[in-house]
Amino acid sequence: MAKRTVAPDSELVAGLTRRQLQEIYYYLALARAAEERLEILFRQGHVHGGLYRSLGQEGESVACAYALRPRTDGTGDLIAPLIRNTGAIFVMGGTPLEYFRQYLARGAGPSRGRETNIHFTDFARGIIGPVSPLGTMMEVLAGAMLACRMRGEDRVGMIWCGDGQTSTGAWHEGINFAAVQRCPVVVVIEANRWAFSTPTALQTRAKQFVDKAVGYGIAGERVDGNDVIATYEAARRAVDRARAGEGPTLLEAETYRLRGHAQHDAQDYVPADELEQAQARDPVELFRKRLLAAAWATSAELAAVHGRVAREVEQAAQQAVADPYPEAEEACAGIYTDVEIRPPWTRLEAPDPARA
Ligand SMILES: Cc1ncc(C[n+]2csc(CCOP(=O)(O)OP(=O)(O)O)c2C)c(N)n1
Ligand SMILES: [Mg+2]
Repeated sequence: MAKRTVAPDSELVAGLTRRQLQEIYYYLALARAAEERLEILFRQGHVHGGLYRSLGQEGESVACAYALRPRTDGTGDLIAPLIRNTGAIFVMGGTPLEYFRQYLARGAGPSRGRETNIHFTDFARGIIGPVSPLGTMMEVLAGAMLACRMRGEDRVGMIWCGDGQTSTGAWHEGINFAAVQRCPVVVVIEANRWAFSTPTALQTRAKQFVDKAVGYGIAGERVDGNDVIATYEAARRAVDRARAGEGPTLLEAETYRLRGHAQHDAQDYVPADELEQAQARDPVELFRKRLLAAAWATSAELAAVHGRVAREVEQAAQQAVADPYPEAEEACAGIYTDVEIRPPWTRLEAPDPARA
């Protein structure tokens, strides 16, 4: 029998079409290529602040976000990404140009040069930028999703939290609040075995992070975060539960941080054999092999994806480098709000003690 190179739609997996499977691959390749290009820009002195790679974690970031409904008009699902979620930002509609401008602190960047890396917010595309103290975004997203529900909006929020972040008081308060209020939230724990130089064994006595779901009274799933299809399926179930009003899910994605915490960290605390083993589980490479083996894509199609990614990344990088920094006067604009607030003020009346 002749070797078949194109699988019909009926043979596809996890409810995904051929086009969607290849689109997932595009986002994986885009995240990796954008960060690789950024690393060069970093060495050339163009990047302001730190550079945090998601190398080895692109799979869980892209696969989870792909289970959401991205929109560009502020009506879609929301994400609270962290430093290892370049891929998720692209899935939600962030572009390589915005990404480079942001890292290069350019005036036309999403935060207009006021903040760096992924610290930017884009409400239209449902991206809530992080504040730096870890754990606090769990509270922010819980509150945002409670607000969405109170307004009757059909929206789901997804947050990525490192294993280290789960040890903070703010994270506990946030996830507990989300659980009690049944907020439509998916909490992805990126269990990448390290929090800077602190190994998981010094982070928690729990055997696995998913066990914590029981304590919060919410659904929990644990998945191989480097298996793109399995992660997408688990994220999809979690998103469906949230949309159906069943509250949060704690989704533990087992993965590995193939680089140091940031560019300045040579990760010399990591045992060499651990790194070697993890490299053999590169999520992008695993997914590429699976696409080809299952005939969900041909090598020509994947080569075309890489060609497109290389063009987009190079064009965006060059454009961002050529772009100007913000004007100095801009530093004073937009500090509080761009919305003009005029009287009469509306204020909730304090209860009358005489009537209590
Ligand atoms: C409350 C708090 N403590 C410390 C830091 C500094 N810090 C930033 S990222 C990081 C490591 C976080 O590790 P983890 O949550 O496992 O995420 P990963 O880097 O592995 O993705 C630390 C210690 C911080 N931002 N906030
Ligand atoms: Mg970690």
